[in-house]
Amino acid sequence: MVDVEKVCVLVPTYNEAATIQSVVEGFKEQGFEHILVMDGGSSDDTQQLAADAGARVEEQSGSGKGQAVREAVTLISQPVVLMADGDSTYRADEAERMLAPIFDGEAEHVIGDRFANMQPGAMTRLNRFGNRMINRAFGFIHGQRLTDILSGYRAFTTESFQRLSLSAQGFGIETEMAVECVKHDVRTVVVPITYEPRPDESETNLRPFRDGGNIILRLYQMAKTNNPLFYFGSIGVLSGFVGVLLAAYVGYAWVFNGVAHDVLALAGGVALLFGLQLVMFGVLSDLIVTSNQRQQNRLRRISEQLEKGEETGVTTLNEPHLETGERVDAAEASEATPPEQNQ
Ligand SMILES: Nc1nc2c(ncn2[C@@H]2O[C@H](COP(=O)(O)OP(=O)(O)OP(=O)(O)O)[C@@H](O)[C@H]2O)c(=O)[nH]1
Ligand SMILES: [Mg+2]
Repeated sequence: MVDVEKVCVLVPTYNEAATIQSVVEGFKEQGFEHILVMDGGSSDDTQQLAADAGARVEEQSGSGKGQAVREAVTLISQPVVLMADGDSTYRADEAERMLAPIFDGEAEHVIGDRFANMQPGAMTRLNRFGNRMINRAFGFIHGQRLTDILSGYRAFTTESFQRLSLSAQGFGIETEMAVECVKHDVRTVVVPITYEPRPDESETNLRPFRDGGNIILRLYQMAKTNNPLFYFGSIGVLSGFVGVLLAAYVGYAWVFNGVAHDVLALAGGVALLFGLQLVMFGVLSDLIVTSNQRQQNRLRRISEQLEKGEETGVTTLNEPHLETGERVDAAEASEATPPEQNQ
């Protein structure tokens, strides 16, 4: 059962005077009392209208949606955050659906899938195409299908948010959150939601080509620590491909025309070797990252179990034994240990 007292609704806004009042009132009607509007210094009446509707209003110290979200979470004292846009494209009556997996203990991060019930006119064809490409690229690079990683309707625990290392200033924040959730093993679920069109009188802050380009670049940059085989390997394969093309041309010219292209042959050889080296480097980095992640997740699980043990007085380390792979029950292990050694 969702406990609204434990939830803060976070609404980042920039010039959303046309809609912010109805957004805040919508969440109030659903019983939410803690509503934080994090404004980016709107030049219209957004701040005043949000405050009049009963929200706490803060102005971010930097700029961009990403910076606003990161700063806002530091100001929130509730353990759960429900994040929505201020443009009335998400429905407050679907808040319960977003929060249920967190309160049921099923997830720490919830993404609302806008494609599940996209209303006509809610997303331009270009944005829909861009979103699909980005979701595919995310699945391919980061190995998890999250359906709609750029969705602005999200619910998460503040504890899990703090585990993520986020640095995006603008619209890259959703991408970063999705990648970091995979990286830090944050239990994430996707729930279907409705996506409404922006009312005619409100204006988008999104610039599809610039913001889309930044998001794709960020996805690629984040592959460095999440999927280094792709990060280095993709450039390696490209370089190797150029090398093979050059070698084929040089070979053809020599065999059929009797012309030797020394410089091109050298360049082709270098490109091929460089490509091969990058792929090898990617394979090695992948090994290191995988084993490092496994250890980190293991350490986190152990520390969670120890923390739980401190609360309940029973410590059970349900971890596979390093060498044998057998699970060790720490309660049993400490019983078997003579008391004088157990201090
Ligand atoms: N605080 C803050 N909020 C911002 C900033 N830029 C955008 N936002 C808010 O972030 C939310 C999402 O931005 P939108 O412009 O709706 O982006 P979008 O949903 O991807 O694009 P649309 O399809 O046009 O709605 C909205 O509530 C904006 O007001 C910013 O610089 N600072
Ligand atoms: Mg929007």
